[in-house]
Amino acid sequence: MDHLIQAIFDGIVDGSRAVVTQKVQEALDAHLDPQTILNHGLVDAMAKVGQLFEDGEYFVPEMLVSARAMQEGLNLLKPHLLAGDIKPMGKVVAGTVKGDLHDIGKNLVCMMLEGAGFTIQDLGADVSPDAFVEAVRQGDVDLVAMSALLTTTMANMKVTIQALEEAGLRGQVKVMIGGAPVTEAYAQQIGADGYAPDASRAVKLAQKLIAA
Ligand code: B12
Repeated sequence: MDHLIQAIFDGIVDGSRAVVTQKVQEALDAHLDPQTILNHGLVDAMAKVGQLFEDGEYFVPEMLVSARAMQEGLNLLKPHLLAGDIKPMGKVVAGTVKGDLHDIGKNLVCMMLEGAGFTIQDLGADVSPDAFVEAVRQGDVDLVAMSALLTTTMANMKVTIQALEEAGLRGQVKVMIGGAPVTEAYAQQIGADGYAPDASRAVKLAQKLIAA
């Protein structure tokens, strides 16, 4: 692996924002592929952080500083991930479901969707079913994208879909879901229209759902 990618990876794991910003900039200046920087520098490093947490070597504060470092790196990469000339694709309302504060994956999905020409209304994290319903009611929404990273909060995806049904809005929008504990089977079980395991496949799924 390129030494710059390795330095970015280590910077995220160590939670060093300064290192991450400096090395991502250097990697961009060296014309490394932004997608490679993203996948092997940033995303792989967060997986490592999750592993360290699981092993009891990291605790919430360490996860948090790593997450901040990752976000800094993402901000720097963002303009490079957005394609040159993009045609308008449709509007997406996105959010991490109620009770869940993990927003990095959702932010990444939003960023890639934006790069593919979608208009994004990002409701943030800890988004209640009502807030999703209200956003769809405001109109013009093609797709609802929900993220959950906790086994305890993924049930709120189902609650949100039910809330859309009760509001009579479910038929107007497609719903796609994702996040580490989410699976295709779960998507089918709760009546979502689709699931994708990562941000680039989220883009393909969104395109497919909107074309359908
Ligand atoms: C960073 C982190 C945090 C940070 C979050 C900061 C932030 N702003 O997001 C902080 C420190 C706040 C945190 C807190 C907690 N966390 Co945490 N956290 C993580 C960690 C290490 C990384 C998550 C991440 O950002 N990954 C990087 C991104 C890029 O990946 P991603 O989120 O999976 O997203 C990708 C895909 O899933 C997909 N995707 C995501 N969303 C969507 C949406 C759609 C529509 C689609 C199509 C695709 C899609 O595309 C993304 C890009 O490729 C994970 C470990 C892990 N392996 O996931 C634990 C983890 C999720 N956390 C965990 C836990 C337990 C907690 C806490 C309960 C800890 C505690 N005791 O307080 C709290 C809960 C707080 C809350 N209420 O939400 C557990 C969850 C266990 C479980 N099965 O439920 C994990 C798995 C760690 C572990 N191995 O035990 N956490």
